Amino acid sequence: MLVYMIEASEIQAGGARAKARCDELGAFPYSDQAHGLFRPYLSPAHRETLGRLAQWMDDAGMSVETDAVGNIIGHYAGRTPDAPVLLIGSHVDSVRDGGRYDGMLGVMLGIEAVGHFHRHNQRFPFALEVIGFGDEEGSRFSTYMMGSRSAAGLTQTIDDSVTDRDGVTLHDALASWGLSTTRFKTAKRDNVLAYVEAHIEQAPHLERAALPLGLVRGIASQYRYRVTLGGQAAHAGTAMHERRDALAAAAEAISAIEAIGCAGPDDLVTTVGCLTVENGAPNVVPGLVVMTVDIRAVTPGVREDAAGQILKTLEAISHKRGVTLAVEQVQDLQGALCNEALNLTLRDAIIETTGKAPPVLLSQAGHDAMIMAHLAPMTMLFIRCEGGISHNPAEAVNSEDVEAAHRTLVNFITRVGEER
Ligand code: HGY
Ligand code: MN
Ligand code: MN
Repeated sequence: MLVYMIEASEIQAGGARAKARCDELGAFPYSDQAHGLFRPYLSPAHRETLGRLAQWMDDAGMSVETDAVGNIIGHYAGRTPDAPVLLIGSHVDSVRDGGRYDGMLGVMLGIEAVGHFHRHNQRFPFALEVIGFGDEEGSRFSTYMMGSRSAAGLTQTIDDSVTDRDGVTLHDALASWGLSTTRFKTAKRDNVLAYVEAHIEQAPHLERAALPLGLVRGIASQYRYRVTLGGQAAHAGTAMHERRDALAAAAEAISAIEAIGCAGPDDLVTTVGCLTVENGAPNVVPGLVVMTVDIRAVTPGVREDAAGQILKTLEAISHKRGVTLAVEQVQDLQGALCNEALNLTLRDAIIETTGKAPPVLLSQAGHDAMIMAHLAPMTMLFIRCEGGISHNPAEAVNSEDVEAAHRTLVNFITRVGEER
């Protein structure tokens, strides 16, 4: 009984520490933003963060390396040198003015789980590795999931001439870290037994169910487009009927895109997240607008149907208003289903921790797990987050939930070990 109590409190400390470390990494020098968090790929904040993570991985008994794309990997050997690897991962980058737990909490929980086994001198018939992917959000370049795509060997569509907001190419950013896209294929992992990712839910279902943890069944497919509307820049004194206003066309398009999302099945979501007015000024009728369109759905065919409807609507608006239209697809991300056998094991681990069967959830948010599913069986654990708010500095989790996630991950790994 005494042994159990020591164990429980020690695991509890691990959950609290995982959360506290995410908080520590939420500010300078681990953020490139003076207030709040922005940690883009290959930035000074990314480099500082990798230094701190390397210390924590080392303390948890792991050897540490950075791979050919800047992913950090902590390795905890199995019982034999050639043992397969159970990968525990998530991403270390953030969106602009993002939250502290999106991605990073999964990395921290991986470190805590390995630290737990290290302190107990426990080895498995597989190695444990914690991987912190460098680019998941695509918040610096129009790349996305480059870290996991490289690890899974899916690098074929990466164009290193893309630029960030300051005009720096991906090629030059990589070179400044001594990296290059020609080396990406060397980041492909082999001998991977399974991939597990713990992540905040980014939706309010767990909160509404008053439960700390959920089991993910699958992750939605995504399309992302860059849409350019070209009208005619003109003086603000131009008569209303003589204008070809690109921004007014965009406004009509945004409302229509929202309406298509609202009218579709429950699992369809449509978002215009960026809008740029070229040379915008109060006294100029907007001549050129660039906007993004993001379309997601879980059910096969739903995002394709929505994309078709949106394209038709854009063409109609362009025709009616006499503005040109260019649509470029910048992302096509296939959804993924979690592995059923791993999900059963994770479900049992959640029940062991919380005493309750977890809800089975679909994720509208994208995760590295959907890429890693191309490489190995994968499973995902969701952690309740306040109000379901994410991609926002107000993102919040409570310590008890993180502790439950920590205990679940330890239980899960132990069970996978017993099953082998
Ligand atoms: O866009 C996404 O779903 C993820 O947060 N990168
Ligand atoms: Mn995110
Ligand atoms: Mn994330």
